[in-house]
Amino acid sequence: MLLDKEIFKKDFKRKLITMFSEEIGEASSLHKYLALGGVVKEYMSEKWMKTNKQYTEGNNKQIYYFSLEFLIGKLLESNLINMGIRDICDEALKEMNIDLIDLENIEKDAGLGNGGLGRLAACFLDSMASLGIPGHGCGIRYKFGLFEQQIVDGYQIEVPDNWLKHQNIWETRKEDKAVIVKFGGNSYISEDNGKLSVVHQDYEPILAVPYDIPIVGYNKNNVNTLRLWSAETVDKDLNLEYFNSGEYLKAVEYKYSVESISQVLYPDNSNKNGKILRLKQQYFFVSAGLQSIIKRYKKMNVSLERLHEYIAVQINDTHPAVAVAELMRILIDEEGMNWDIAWNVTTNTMAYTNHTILAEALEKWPVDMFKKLLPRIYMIVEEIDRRFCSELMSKYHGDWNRINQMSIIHDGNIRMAHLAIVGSHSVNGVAKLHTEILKNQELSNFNNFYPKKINNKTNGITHRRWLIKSNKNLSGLITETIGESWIEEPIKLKELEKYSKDTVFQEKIAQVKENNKINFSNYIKQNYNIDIDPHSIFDVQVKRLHAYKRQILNVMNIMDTYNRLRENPNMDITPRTFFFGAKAFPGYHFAKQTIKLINSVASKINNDSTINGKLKVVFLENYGVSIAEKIIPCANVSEQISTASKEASGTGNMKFMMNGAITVATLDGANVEILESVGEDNIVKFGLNAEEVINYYKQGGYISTEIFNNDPRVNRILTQFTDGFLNVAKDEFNDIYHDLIYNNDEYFVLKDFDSYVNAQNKIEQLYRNHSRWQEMCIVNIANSGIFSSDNTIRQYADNIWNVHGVPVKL
Ligand code: 26W
Repeated sequence: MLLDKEIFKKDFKRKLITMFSEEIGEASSLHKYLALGGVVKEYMSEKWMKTNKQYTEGNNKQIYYFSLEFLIGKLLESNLINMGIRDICDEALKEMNIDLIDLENIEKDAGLGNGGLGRLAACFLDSMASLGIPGHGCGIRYKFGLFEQQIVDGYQIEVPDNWLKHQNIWETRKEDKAVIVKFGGNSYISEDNGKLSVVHQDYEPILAVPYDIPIVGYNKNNVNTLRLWSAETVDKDLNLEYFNSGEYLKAVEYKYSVESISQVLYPDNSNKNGKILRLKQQYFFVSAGLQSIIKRYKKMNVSLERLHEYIAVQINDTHPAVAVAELMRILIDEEGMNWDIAWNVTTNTMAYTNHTILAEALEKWPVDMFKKLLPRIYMIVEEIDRRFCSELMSKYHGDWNRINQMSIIHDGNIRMAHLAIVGSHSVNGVAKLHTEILKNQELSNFNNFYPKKINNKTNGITHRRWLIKSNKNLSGLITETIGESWIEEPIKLKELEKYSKDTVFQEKIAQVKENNKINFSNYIKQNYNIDIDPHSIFDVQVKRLHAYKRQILNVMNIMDTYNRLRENPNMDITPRTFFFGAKAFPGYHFAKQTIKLINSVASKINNDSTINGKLKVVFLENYGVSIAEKIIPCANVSEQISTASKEASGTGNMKFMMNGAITVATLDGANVEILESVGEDNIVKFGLNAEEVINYYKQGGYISTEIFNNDPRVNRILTQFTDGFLNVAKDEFNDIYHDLIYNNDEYFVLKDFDSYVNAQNKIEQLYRNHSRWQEMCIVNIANSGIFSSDNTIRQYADNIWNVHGVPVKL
């Protein structure tokens, strides 16, 4: 977009006046930020309108990404970049004595997700818009995102994440597009003159109101939509009778109970009410989303029997899997379609992405609960299951065992993954290894029954946010070296490889990293009053806290190094700073203990002056998208150390690689593909591979106490965890100890310890060879282009959605 500086200044000043009746001199930073956002939104509005118009008039196929999570982070800067107006706005604001970065910092992160799955959804939105693909998001407008993490005395404390505290400048409430979602009541088939119809009565109607957020494509006129649904009452906000009798709380009780549906991301589902609420959330946004899709579709005047030619729905994990039954309901009950045609349309519209093989995350809903909350949907699920099982019976005859393993309803539960698989034409894993494990282990029965359904789509990350926006020094250097075509075609980063041995370029790469580290150290000093040596190796593990991700393995290596340093303070090692960032699920005790462990180790080591500042451990509070954007460009070492077979893909691994960090990796998830692309010499791998891990699970043969008894390093560290050495109560880390020793170390931490320590020593050796290290970094950056989510989205578009880009004309 071409923007005239003087026009922008005028627009900005006018916006300040219309929004707040203020001139620049009197406006607070918050008001300036809101006004700037308002102007930027205005600039994109025409494109947004034209995009919708052209998509509709062109009868173009629309993609809807259904997800309970969208971890988008901040939008102001990325919108400015994608619109191509950041530099001009920056200049203009400077001339008015306003610092753009100050304003960008005011924005709150939209943290509507837990981790990789939610961030992937956000990267995909950016890529769809930037490729001109008509692809939109559908989710929930949680009033509170994932909790804000505070660390108090080393423990995680959760406080509400009030991200909507200031006005959300990006969203537009579309009350006229609200729909009703029905819960509870009872449902039956009635017959009238030989004609069957479905009755659903005595239900509770909930109003779903959409809030639309524009998603701007990079250097494109396409502006797609992220539609987030909010739950409201249907005209029952206040009970006047209660109010007039002075019972004020009771008067609004109903309103709050309804609004709780879109109140918070992942309410605690360890109790029954929490579970019901979560199922309500899932049906709520799925039903609202599908209803609005069908409404729009019907304006096109094309038969609903061809819906799948014009609409694709991608189900992000099992959370929106109820979409299969809801689309059937709409087509049959509301549109009068017969079952077989509706089933053909539904299965060809839906596609499902699996993000995990961890049993705990494969959702199941108790039949009783499901039936009570969604009586009509339950009838449909039962019928889908009945028909599916009869197909299974005709193929596998008396093989009851197999049929039991595959049915949708089993043992009083509805297996949502099975519903998603049966109801979709495509089921994809998120990295090659993960997909192979799905095909050959977890879903082998389904792979046998539907030989072509399961396919791989390796995850990706948007290089616009994770390189251009977050690492301006590096992207500037890249453009200076190979030109700017890599921005549109990230695969062209490959051209950097020819400079990998060029010592002048190596030095420039080293300097970029050094500068990033210095800036970050200053930021940490200013904001947290922590001193960091910017010349130390920055070794970073940032991701959700989970036992399989093995933050504990990292801690054990740190403790081992510390123990060696205590014995020999003159030991010749390069100073290293270990950074951790992680949130633990509120109900996940082990994960929370691990945070306390990291902080206890940090406090022990950071306060020990005898080790001459050679080791430092920093826990980054409240890790999320914005902190990731700060730390990743500084990392020298990327910790991707999950138990092989457990990490479906990982996407942090790709972000670090793209920013020139060297990966310490198990052969897990997409690490395997990173290794393939950079070659064995440019990554440091260690540990058991997936096959070995799976064999141990199947056949046994691993006894963690053997290692505990025979490796004095392990013995010493685990003893230090529990003997008061870390200045905490002796039983503080009992559960961790218990898991590793008495529960036989489910995630092979002790088993991989020796190999991991060797890998870390290798890193130390490699880092000492300055030129060799820089060469490795360059090779990593140069080969990261295939991990751009543009590449991933092209594969979804070609192989699953059958959709092409639609360039929008102004
Ligand atoms: C059912 C409760 C629940 C909900 C969400 C359990 C677990 C989750 C996770 C937060 C799901 C998740 O983020 N999975 C991650 O998805 C990424 C994108 O595909 C992968 O790269 C990660 O390997 C996978 O752990």
